[in-house]
This record gives sequence, structure tokens and C-alpha cells, in this order.
Amino acid sequence: MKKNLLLISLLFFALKFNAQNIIDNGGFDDGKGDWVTWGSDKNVLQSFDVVDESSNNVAKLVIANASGEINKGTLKQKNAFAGLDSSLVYHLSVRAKALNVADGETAQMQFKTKRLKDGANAKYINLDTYELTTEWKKYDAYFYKEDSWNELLPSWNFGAVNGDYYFDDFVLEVNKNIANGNFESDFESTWFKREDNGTVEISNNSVYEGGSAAKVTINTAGDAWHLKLGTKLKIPVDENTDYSLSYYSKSDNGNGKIKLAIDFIDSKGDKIGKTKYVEYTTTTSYEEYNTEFTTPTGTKKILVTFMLAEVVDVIYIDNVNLSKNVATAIRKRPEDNSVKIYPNPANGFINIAGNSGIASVEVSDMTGCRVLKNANVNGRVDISSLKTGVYLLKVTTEKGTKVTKLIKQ
Ligand SMILES: [Ca+2]
Ligand SMILES: [Ca+2]
Repeated sequence: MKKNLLLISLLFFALKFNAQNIIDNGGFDDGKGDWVTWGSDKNVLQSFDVVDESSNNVAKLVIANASGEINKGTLKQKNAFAGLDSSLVYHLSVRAKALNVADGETAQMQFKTKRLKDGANAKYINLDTYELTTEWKKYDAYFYKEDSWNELLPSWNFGAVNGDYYFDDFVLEVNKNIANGNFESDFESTWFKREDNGTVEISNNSVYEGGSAAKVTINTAGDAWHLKLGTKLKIPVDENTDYSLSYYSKSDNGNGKIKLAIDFIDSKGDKIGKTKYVEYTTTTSYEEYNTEFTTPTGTKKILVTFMLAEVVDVIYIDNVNLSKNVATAIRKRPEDNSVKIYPNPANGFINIAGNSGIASVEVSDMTGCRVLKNANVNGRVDISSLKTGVYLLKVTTEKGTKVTKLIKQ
């Protein structure tokens, strides 16, 4: 059920995204396209060409007479993009490398983007800088659209040291709504850490999914506030809405404690309401932990912090995900009292009648385990496979739900 919801929301994002051509010709396969260089210092940025590298077009920019300033070479899209949605996280990635860099020097690049308000008041946001190597490598950046932006102009700064800079496969896409919740890349620009009496790092070992997980080593037990892993970016949410925050976690000794804090932030950036705290104790194998909460009136964004210093252990966290709690919304469907079930007690079949169409019938035992699910019900359900006993029968109709006790004889 949860996977289906995830697929549906991903499909929704994909459809939404496909309607917007955010980065044009990011692979340079049609030449330069709408890519232009910026800055008039031809003495530093010598050339911009699209070159064929093993039957693949890539951008090549040559820097000479470098002054040490990273913004002396900029490659950017010609046209700003106006369609960003402040409720989504964006993931910008590019492959890059640098050749002919002098020994002892390091070529860097920096994601930089121009934000515009009503076509004026241009300001810039800089995300982290990234060190390039002589091998092609993918670099990632994550960001949210701030409410004050109307447009966004993706660009990359580089050029602090002399060399030949190569770029390919610029992609700007919608991300799941926790930036880098899989800890797969660019940890520093999306998560903050506090490291008193321990370390917070990215690990390639004991990963739940993908190549990396967050690893928190607690050397001295004490106050959970002394060791933290938290979202650096505030996560946009809707007010008065049910959410579900989930993650996978385990610990080496099986007693690592996690205190999760969720802070609610208003439009001015101030905390409102009470911080929601939930405590979990991990086991030695990965399990999913899930926290449901409702955003107070006035909430614009949230911050999520894992606090982890109460017990000496090594804790791993992976796949942090936030989703609107559709399951809760379904549970809150109105009761449909027109539904009648007979006979009850029963042993072979039960009949279900009501004023609106029946979508599904579920039977659970008294411990909550589902023992029977039947879609496409034509008013009659076979319960002969159930053991004698008391069950809960849930009928979902077009109007709502009806839950009643069912006795199998
Ligand atoms: Ca290409
Ligand atoms: Ca991962």
C-alpha cells in the first residue's frame, strides 16, 4: 500500500516535471543550445566549445590567467526559468572534470543561481563548492524555491585555477521532499551536524539502500542534544495537514537511542507551536520507523533533527522520507451507516447491503492482522476459510466506511 502511494506520488511529480523544460540541452548533444558564458573577462575565460568525446558531446571551457576567484568563469542558461514550485525540493546535478590543472592546485566549481523578483532585484544563492578531479564524476545540489523568488537561472561558477573544465548532463529535477534523505551525495549542503562526544559522518558500510547511509558514533553517553543530525534546509509543508516522516535505522549494539525532533516554522521563519519529540530504540537490523504528525495553523516549513547521544553505540540512518499522510486521510473517511451486514453470526457467506457502491471488504483478527481482503464485492463475501472466532469487518463504500464486529461460527 505504502509503495503504491509512493509510486503514485512519484508519477505525479514526474508528470508535473515533464510539463516543464527546466534545463534545455543539458547534455550539449545539440551543440551549445541556450548555454552561454558570463563575465566579460576574456583574459580568464578563454573559450567555450562543445567537443566530441567518444561520440558524446560535452562542454569544454578553458581558463587561463586565473585570479583565484571562482566566479571568473560561469556557464549558465540564457533564459531564467519561472515555473518552480515552493512546495517541492529540486535536485540539480551535473557531471564534470578538470584537466591540465597544475600540481598542487585544485579545480573547483560552485552551483550558483540567480533569483529574480518581478524581473528585477536579482540576487544570488550559492550552494557548496565541489572539488573536481581528472575523472568524470557526478555532483549534486539540492534546494527549495523561496517564496520571494519568481524566477531561477541555473548556472555554475568555476575558474579560480587554470585548467580545462568539462561539463555534461546538467539535470534539474524534482526530488522527494526530504533533500538527500538517502544520504547518497552532497551531505554537507543538505544536513547539518553537531559532534560533541562523537562523530556524524557518511558511511559506505551498513547501508539500507544505495551507496551511503548516515553513521553516528556515540563515544560518551549523555544528553541527546550533544550529537545531532538535522535538515539544513527547511522543508515546505502545508498547514493543518497530516504528514508521515519515515526512516530506516539500526545500531551496532542494538540499543542506540534516537530522539527525533520536528520543529514547525511560520512565514517569518520563527518556530511556532511545540516541538514534536519521539523516541525510538534501534535494533541490530534495519527497521522502518514512522512518525505521524499534524502541522499547526500557520506552519510554512518544518525542520527535522535526529538527536543521538544518550547511549554509547553506533547508529545508522537511511532513507529519510516525508509524505502527506494519505493513509490517515482515508481512515478519516466519514462513517457510512447505511451499510448492513447479515447474517451475523455467520459461517459460510455474509451479505452486505448499503445505499452506495461497495469498494472493498476487509476482515482483521482482534490483533489487527488482516486475514481477508476482497475487492469487487457483489454484495456477498465468502468467509468459510476463517477460523471460528470474533473479527473486525471493514466495508469501504463510495460514501465512507463501516466497521463492525463479525462472529464466525
Ligand atoms: Ca553529452
Ligand atoms: Ca542510502
